[in-house]
Amino acid sequence: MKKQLLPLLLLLFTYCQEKATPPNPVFPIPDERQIAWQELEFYGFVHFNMNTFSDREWGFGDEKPEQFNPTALDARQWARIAKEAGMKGLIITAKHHDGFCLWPSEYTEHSVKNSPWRDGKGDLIQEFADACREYGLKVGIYYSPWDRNHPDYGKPEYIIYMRNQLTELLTNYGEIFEVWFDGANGGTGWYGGANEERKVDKLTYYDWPTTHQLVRDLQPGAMLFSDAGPDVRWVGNEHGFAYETTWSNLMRDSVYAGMPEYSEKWASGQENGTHWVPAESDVSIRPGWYYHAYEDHKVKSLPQLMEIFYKSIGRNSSLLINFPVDTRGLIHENDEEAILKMAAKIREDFQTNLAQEATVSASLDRGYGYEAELTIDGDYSTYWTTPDGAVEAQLELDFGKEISFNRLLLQEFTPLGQRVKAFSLEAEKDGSWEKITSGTTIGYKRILRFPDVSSQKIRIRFEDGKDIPLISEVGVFYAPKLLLAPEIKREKSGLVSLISPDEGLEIRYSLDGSEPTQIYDNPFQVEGATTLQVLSFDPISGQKSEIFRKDLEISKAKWKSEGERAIDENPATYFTTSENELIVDLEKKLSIQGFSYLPMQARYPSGHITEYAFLVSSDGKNWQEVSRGEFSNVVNSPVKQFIRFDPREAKFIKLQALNTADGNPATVGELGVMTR
Ligand code: FUL
Repeated sequence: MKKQLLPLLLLLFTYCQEKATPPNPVFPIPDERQIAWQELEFYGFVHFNMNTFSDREWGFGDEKPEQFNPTALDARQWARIAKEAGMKGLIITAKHHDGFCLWPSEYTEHSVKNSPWRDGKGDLIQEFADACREYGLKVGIYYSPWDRNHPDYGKPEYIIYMRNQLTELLTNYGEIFEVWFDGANGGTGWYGGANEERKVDKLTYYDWPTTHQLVRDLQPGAMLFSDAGPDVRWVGNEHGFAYETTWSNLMRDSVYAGMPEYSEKWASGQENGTHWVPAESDVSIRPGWYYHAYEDHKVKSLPQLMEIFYKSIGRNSSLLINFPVDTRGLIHENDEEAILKMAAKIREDFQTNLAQEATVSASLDRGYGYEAELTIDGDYSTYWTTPDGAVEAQLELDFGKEISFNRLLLQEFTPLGQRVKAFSLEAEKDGSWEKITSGTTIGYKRILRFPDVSSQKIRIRFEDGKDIPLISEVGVFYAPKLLLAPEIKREKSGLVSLISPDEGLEIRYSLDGSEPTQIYDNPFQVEGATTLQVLSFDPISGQKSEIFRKDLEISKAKWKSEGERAIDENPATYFTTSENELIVDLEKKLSIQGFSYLPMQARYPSGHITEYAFLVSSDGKNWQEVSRGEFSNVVNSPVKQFIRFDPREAKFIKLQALNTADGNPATVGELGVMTR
């Protein structure tokens, strides 16, 4: 009888026990829509509009609706990819700076209704919203306040136009989760044929409070984005990186969209910020926001995308990755491959939360309902905290046996405000505590990366804060190494460096075509032409990356030319020719069998050579032409071009541009020769 009663009594006791007094909020705190939004973490941008067809980043406003003509548009393809990538929503450029509207707006002729697409009967916002909802994604709208097409831009009438259009967008397409107001605005434009510069006072012209109220009335759940919020703020750069210290608090009243000093002064938030305006990191998967075929080879690599993930979501910010949808109306295959690789790697890195198998204890807790165990229950709404005044405290996790890990994830319970200012991670080694790493702010989510650690016990010390720490979740993970081949960099001097794709990997190489076995520790010199083979090796798992092979040409150390930037081995620099030719003194006579031409790689290309002649000389005076031809697809695909010919002796080489793609003076990113 007794035996049966005991568990029941215990249960009753637990049930009747009163939760300790809840902690006081630390202001500012998020409102309900911000709390719901922060859980989305990851969503996508779609830049698809007139610029896709004019091959521009910012259209002037004089484009014709007839230019908008996707051949195979499929918004369901976008939604499928976003969903598979783990995104929770998509935001589309309903109207960009050039003013063209993706929906048949009643208030302008400059829209899809006058385009050949779907015979002028299409409504892309509708197709987009339907596709998103089919895939369970939230729907967001980007609307550019700046309009280089509209005749009234700059006058009070335009604000009425803008509000009429917002009313259409926010009434006809169901629930909208975010309305994105771009800070870029005011400048030259077509403006209905005026062709002039129109400056506006960014602080007052748009009368933002009234426009915001309109959005609130029509879409109470929508987050309002701009540099200054009011609900979510720009992270201050387009690299997708938040800051080591990132507050969700912002001195909101000191900030307005498009202010010049925003990025340096305000973008990271302020400890004593007056309003809750968390950061959103926006970045394109390619250099441009819009599709340009010439960027097909510049889709961000997996290491780059993971860096973005850890520096945005891992630093108290949401992440908005952009797809520049192509002229077919589809996300390009290269972009799909890249985002899905990223999604797979995120899943791999966070597959098993080792903390959930640990015993967790705290140096002190607030009492019933706020115990340490709540940090590993997988429930964000419950949290551990300490008695009032106890800002410094620590959590200890005992894994029961020695384990390896390299990631620490922490989440503050932000509905009661962001607090933590300093914390550190320690691991127990031979009976004493060793510091592994430390951080400043946490916020909704903070992830620290560090080299592999093996230990049975860890301690997370909360060292400083605006008030007592409220910790919802703790995660400890072992992220497998990014087992990709190292990146190869060569300097003009011939010095070669190998860059590891991840921490803790061993890099191996060979210079004679054999299996790479030599361990890389320092940059090494390569003078002659040779084949470099490299791989990465994970000493813990014993696994190797694939071997990457690169043919290194003779070093350019002693080469001379007035176009130094075309022979500096730096692909990011380029030389602009004055006479459409580039002469290089190779310093000694070489037997060459070809040359390579890397078109300039800058964001806005100019002077790509489409037809060339290549000449050699032994004295720099008498030239002999050895090759002539075209670089066929160099505009759309500005990758390195290789031209081979029968061996020739040369001390001087000359690349002549017989034609350039845009008629501008020829540019050269890098010129090389092949001696093998
Ligand atoms: C910027 C715009 O000017 C770009 O074209 C792009 O839309 C980006 C997301 O925001 O301010």
